[in-house]
Amino acid sequence: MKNMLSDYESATMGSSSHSVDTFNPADLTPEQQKMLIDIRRRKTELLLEIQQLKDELGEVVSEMESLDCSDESKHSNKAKMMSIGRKKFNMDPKKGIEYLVEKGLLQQTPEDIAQFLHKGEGLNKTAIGDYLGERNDFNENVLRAFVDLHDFKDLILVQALRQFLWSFRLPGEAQKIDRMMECFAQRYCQLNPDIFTNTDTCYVLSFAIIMLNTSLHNPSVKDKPSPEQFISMNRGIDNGGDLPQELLISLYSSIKTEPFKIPEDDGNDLMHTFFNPDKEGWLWKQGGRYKSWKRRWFILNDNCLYYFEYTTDKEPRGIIPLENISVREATDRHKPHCFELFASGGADFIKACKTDSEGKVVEGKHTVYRMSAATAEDKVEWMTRLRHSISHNPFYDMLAQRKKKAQHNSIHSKS
Ligand code: 4IP
Repeated sequence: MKNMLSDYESATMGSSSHSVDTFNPADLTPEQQKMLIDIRRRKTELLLEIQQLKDELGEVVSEMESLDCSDESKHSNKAKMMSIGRKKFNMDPKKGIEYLVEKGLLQQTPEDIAQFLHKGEGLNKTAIGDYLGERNDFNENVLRAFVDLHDFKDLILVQALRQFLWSFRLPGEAQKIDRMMECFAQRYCQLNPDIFTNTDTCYVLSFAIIMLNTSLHNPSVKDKPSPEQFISMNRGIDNGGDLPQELLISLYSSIKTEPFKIPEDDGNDLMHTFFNPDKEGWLWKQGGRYKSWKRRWFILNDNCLYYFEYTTDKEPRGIIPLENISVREATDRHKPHCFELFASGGADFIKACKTDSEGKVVEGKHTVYRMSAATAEDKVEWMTRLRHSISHNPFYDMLAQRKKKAQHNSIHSKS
């Protein structure tokens, strides 16, 4: 930071012989011009960092709001409804917006909703991306208004992309990405009319940059492209002509020195699968070696049974892959409505992993998992859903991946 400031000072001192009114970048020496570009780049980086800090602060504030929510007397109704609206939005963006409009906290206009999403306080960026990607006239207008709230003027394309891709998480669907990037390119070209001959060039180059980011920074990509390769990859994209080499080189070096910061999917991989679980709910679970009963939040999905200590936990306490497992009724002296998962392939233990008291991922030690449901109906429902999940197994690959992840975690935490 200190260096940056002194660079900035010397650069501004260097230009002090020009009065502000008559300042003309063409009067600068090549070194001074380079310095100026550098200062501008640093400025946008700092602005982006400030925005990122603001976002993080916003999330903390909203978490605090939601913690205080139970203390009815402390908060005004409005703040409470806002917090509820945000939570609803994160679960189901459309319902969240409907709720906020109904409570008079948002106007049903693309501009007002776009402001709300752009401010983004306490909003999940995946949910923002989903809402903006919806294909209907209203959401598309919100998308345009949202993109218009970004100021890309005088930014090199990478910096504009950094700002844009930080404000929401791109959804996975190709058509949605296409619409969003199209809007981005239009806005960038509107604010910087002299850089590209048409928006398609900007669009194509934006993807080339995103791909470059992956190639340079994803450890699984072995052959890292050189600046020359990046230049040749982009041959002819400017209406058949080539873009200036200096432009491509500055984009390349920006990505090389600083990868894109893309919002974490608050959900991470696992969370995705939890949006549409086969079944979820509280069950009592008996311990493996020590037969104590613990109340845990269970989620059944993708042929796996996950359990959590709290409904809001991001990481499960335990994962039981439903392979070589059967379900049966059980009776217990201490708990009603019991059923058990037991190993059906002749194995002594059920393959499962869990987080131990020190936070390490370890193998489970259960020969059976005995659970107790709240009611007889709930027990039947759980047993039926579990059996259904066991009998068909369309997500085998995902399961294998998750196992690898668990293995990785375990090795990691041991080292
Ligand atoms: C524990 O008993 C808890 O019941 C654990 O459940 C259980 O782990 C342990 O089984 C059991 O010993 P205490 O808390 O009385 O020590 P949870 O992790 O849900 O808190 P499981 O495997 O059921 O998660 P063992 O087999 O790890 O000892």
